Amino acid sequence: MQQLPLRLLARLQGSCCTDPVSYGDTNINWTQIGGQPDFVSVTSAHPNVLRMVQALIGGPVKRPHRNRGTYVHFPREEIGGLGPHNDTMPAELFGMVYLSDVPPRSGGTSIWPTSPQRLYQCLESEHRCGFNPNEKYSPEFEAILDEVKPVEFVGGAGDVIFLHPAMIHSAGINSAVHGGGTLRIATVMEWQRARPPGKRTLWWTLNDSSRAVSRGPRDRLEYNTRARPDGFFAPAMDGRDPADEAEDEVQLVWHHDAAEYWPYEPRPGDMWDRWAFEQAPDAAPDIVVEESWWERHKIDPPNTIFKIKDIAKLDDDGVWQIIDRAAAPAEAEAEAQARASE
Ligand SMILES: O=C(O)CCC(=O)C(=O)O
Repeated sequence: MQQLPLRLLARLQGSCCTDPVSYGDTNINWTQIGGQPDFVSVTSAHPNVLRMVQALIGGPVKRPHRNRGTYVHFPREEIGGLGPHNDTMPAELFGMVYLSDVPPRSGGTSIWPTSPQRLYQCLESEHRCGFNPNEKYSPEFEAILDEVKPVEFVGGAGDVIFLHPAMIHSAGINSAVHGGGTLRIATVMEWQRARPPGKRTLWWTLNDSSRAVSRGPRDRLEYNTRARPDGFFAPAMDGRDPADEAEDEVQLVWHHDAAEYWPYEPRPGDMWDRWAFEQAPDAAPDIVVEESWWERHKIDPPNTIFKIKDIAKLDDDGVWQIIDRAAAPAEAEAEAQARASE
């Protein structure tokens, strides 16, 4: 944690100590910095951090190329409620590192302990194969909110929390009245194990809420709008002709490092089956450095909004199959160009 980011962050923090209630009423997510190699090296790809990742999920671990940057939360006089949710990215572990000291009631990330254990039973696969909730998911989510008291991650700059991907969490409440009166600055990070060679499917989102299987907690309509891990979009549920969707928009959440699925497989019965809980974290980390997902798939973030016809082709069954740009780049490029010139 040094060099440019922290110098800048120190300036930001300095300014916040003068008048804790006048910083504005919005948070600032500086996602671009999450792609700066120097920043990644001192956060999600720091050797000590990767060592812990390996101690938890086992190696070899993929070295992240980016994280979500800095999430800066301002102290407020008027505080709203928490926003509990699950992230749906194909991460195998996620977490936060604080870049500022975060005393109580100062915006510390809040988590709902035991939620991964309870929600795991309501998911058809591990997050690495995508977010596949079954019909028990939403009621269980609501029950957890009723029954479990959230706890705040309170800590100093440099402290890290590692979370199971099914952990319900929320940005914390940064109270200008009851907290430390400082900016809460955190970096949200994701990790995946290194992948065997083979098909890599990207975590595309189709901007079509009619595909949602059901309304999720807080009315989120996203379940079926993500690409399926084996490389296709679930068919629309309103009987439309799939060919009419050719011009519809798809996009990538580009500020995540965990953007590629593992091929679909049902989850193991025991949620810790694939975890290591290695008792000897001093073992040298086994880190695999591979090209970034955007290089592999020839994407140029943040330009990540496409038409469905540019990234997928309609198969004979009327299902949009995602073109595997990583496996057959020349063929995929030719196809994409042919489509673009139509
Ligand atoms: O900023 C935080 O504390 C939480 C961020 C969060 O909930 C998220 O990125 O999903």
